[in-house]
Amino acid sequence: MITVWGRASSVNVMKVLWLLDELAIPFQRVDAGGVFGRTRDADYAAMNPNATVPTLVMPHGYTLWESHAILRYLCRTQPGGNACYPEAPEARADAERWMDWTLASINEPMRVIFWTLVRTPEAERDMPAAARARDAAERLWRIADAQLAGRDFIAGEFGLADIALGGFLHRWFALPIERAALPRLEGWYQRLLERPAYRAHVAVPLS
Ligand SMILES: N[C@@H](CCC(=O)N[C@@H](CS)C(=O)NCC(=O)O)C(=O)O
Repeated sequence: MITVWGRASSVNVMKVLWLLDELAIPFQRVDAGGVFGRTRDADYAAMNPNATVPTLVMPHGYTLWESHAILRYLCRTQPGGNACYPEAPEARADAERWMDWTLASINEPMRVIFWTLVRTPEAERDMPAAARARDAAERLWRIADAQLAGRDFIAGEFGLADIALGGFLHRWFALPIERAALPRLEGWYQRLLERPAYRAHVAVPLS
């Protein structure tokens, strides 16, 4: 059976669990990272020298880290995966651009807001840094909101770009912060919430 190493509260682990569930692929998950530790043990380091989660282990022993590499690999190898990762060059590039944008642009400001407000004791919070990150994230979410004009999902059809961004989108709407009214972004979030696998693995209480 496919094994996913990583705590369920990790936004990067969530992406992998969501895709596997979306494709109805059986898997097991093993807690690692955060309070669970394990990622600095020698056996884990042999699979993933970054001491991060997720790490994917296939039944034939192949191991892979980097959440988006895992998403692409699963789509290429698992039944039904093409539906989430189209082969036509432009459609694929559209999906990949938003996947790269997730890691290169929205990841960092969302990480700062989330860690400040959810994982840092109140007395130790750097609220000015969180406010700057909120402003930066909102500027980026406006770009996503504009992209959603005339589209149900961020790259047109539902797929990996939505799965890459969906965890950050949930956090944006679930965090106790001010948010500009961005109706297309909200509509996209509501459409993702209609998907059982998103509700099961991603749109969960923040922790
Ligand atoms: N770019 C990597 C980032 C992996 C990463 O930083 N994961 C975080 C959790 S979201 C992590 O492992 N943090 C340390 C820990 O949980 O112990 C990916 O997309 O997989």
